[in-house]
Amino acid sequence: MLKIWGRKTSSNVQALMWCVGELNLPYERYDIGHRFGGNDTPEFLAMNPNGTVPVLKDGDDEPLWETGAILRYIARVYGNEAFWPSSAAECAQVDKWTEWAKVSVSHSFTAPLFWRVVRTASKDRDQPAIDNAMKVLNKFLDVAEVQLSKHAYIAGEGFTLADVQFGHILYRYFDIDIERESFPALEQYYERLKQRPAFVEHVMVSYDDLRVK
Ligand SMILES: N[C@@H](CCC(=O)N[C@@H](CS)C(=O)NCC(=O)O)C(=O)O
Repeated sequence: MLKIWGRKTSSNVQALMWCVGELNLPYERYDIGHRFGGNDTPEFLAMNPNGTVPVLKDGDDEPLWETGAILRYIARVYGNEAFWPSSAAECAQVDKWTEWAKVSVSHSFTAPLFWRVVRTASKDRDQPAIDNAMKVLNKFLDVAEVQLSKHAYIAGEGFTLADVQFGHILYRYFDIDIERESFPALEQYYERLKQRPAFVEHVMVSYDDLRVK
């Protein structure tokens, strides 16, 4: 049984829960972080000295933190060949997109855009900073658009861990109050993700709790 610490409004927790849902793994999740607190207790800090969520414990193994590491662990142990290939060369191709989705796409979206639009009072909205952040993000979405106009999924023809790392920000990207460029292949891809029950359950989660008015 997997034990997962982290509130369901955390984008990193969402990526992890979506992955767990896709692989149909049994789990218990505890609400920790943001309005729930609990991530500054000695017990929590003993599991993750950073005080961040998510944290995963699989059986009696040492706790794991860092979403990317957790996702790769789950993919390696519980994913099938298509989701996380066993050949190092094939796996590296999926991992390339997985890493890109985290360090390029998600890092260009969450703090620079999502926080500035949702987690900032509208009177404090810094529109020039938002516009600049959008330009940075769009360069990466251009890359995604080319890839998704040739392939059904971000790392190729099959659904992989890279889709979890990339797709988990798309609900917020398409939902928040910003002007979006047209990315037809990305929009179709998002429509396909919305057909996946685990995406709906774990990613399409209200972020009203996070909103600063
Ligand atoms: N690099 C870490 C970042 C983790 C992180 O910053 N998590 C956020 C939520 S997405 C957090 O713990 N925020 C504090 C809180 O929820 O109280 C990872 O990828 O897991």
